[in-house]
Amino acid sequence: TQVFAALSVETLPGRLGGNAILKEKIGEDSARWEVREVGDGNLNLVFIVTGESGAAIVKQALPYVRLVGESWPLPLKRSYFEYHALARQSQRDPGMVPEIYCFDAAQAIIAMEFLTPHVILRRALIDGRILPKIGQDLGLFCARTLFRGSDLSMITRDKKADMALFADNIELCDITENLVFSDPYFEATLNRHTSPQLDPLVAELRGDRDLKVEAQRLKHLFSAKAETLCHGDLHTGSVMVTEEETRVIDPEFAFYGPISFDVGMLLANFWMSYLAQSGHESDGSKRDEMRVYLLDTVETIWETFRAEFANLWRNERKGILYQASLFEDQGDMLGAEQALNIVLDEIYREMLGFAGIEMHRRILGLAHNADFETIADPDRRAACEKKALKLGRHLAVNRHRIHSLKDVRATAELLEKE
Ligand code: SR1
Ligand code: MG
Repeated sequence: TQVFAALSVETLPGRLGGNAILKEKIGEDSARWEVREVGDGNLNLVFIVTGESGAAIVKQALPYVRLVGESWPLPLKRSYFEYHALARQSQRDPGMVPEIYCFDAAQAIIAMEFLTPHVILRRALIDGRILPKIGQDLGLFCARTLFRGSDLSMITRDKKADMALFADNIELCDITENLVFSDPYFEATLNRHTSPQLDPLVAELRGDRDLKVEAQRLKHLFSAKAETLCHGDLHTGSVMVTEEETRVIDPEFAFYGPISFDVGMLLANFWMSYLAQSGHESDGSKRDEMRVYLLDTVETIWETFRAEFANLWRNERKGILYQASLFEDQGDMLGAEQALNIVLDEIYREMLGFAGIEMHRRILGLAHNADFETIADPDRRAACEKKALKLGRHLAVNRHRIHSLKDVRATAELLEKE
């Protein structure tokens, strides 16, 4: 095995230029490849490599957290989990993840399809762009990947083998366990909130026993409810879009967890985008329309998820759970429907909780999001962040009393008017 060495713009053509697949995708003569480093995420190097035949993305994990530096080591094996998660997602919802060209475990390199003219969804939403397909595409992606990775669908031997494979993604789960579920609720070293205007509300949240108990109940679900293969970091920065296409990227946080986790994290990011819109109004774009679109998209994602999950439940329920031999095969057509409603209701309640916690950590923890970070005026930004913190608390603590997403919509709209 070769010793790991980080790629650079200068060394990449020489190091990967002998790879037959990359020569075919990019160009035979690697000396003529053009390389740009474009990684703006928290963890990895990302290069766009173009040549006379085409282009590719080359992603390489570093042995540390890029956002923090070498003082925070992070294993290269996350790239192995990303590769395996992409392979499974592409089977479970074909066409929704980038095509993989090759994988080098020792160098933690995945070469994959260069998506163009796609842009990161978060950026598009900050720019006020309406993307008509994302609600449907993301709802289907969640239902298909989460249902098909679970004991509802898989042969249990295969599911247990996959649980064992992904169980070793310990360090990335540890990031989520700390950064998402615990750090925001006490004065952890890595925390930062940019707006001092938030101090009184932050103190209130950190003293809120009900909220802290709910955050820990949700962490308990995250760590113990190994239902399905989750993407693990499904926010709007992990989605690339055009008007016509939606692709999901970056599943290096993949783990076996609750079905509700990805859906909750995703919806939280739409609610944050909604509450950040007033901070971006100065560019003259139509933010009222955008706000309605964002809340509609939340509902479309959830309704599409529910409908597709129900469809898969009725037509692909081949696993060890809620077997047809107990219900349909005995002429009981209602039993499986009753169970489906209970399962969906549980996913819904958990999803609201995960969404609330995700909203808190993006404002109070280490990893912030550009929706708020790019609001130039500090008072406007603080006002947006406060609303998101309040909505997050409401979702996490009151999730058993919030009966539909229409109720969440009404609360979000009230907060927006504050
Ligand atoms: C130290 S990693 C911080 C965050 O970046 C990733 O994208 C995940 O969201 C993680 O929580
Ligand atoms: Mg990422």
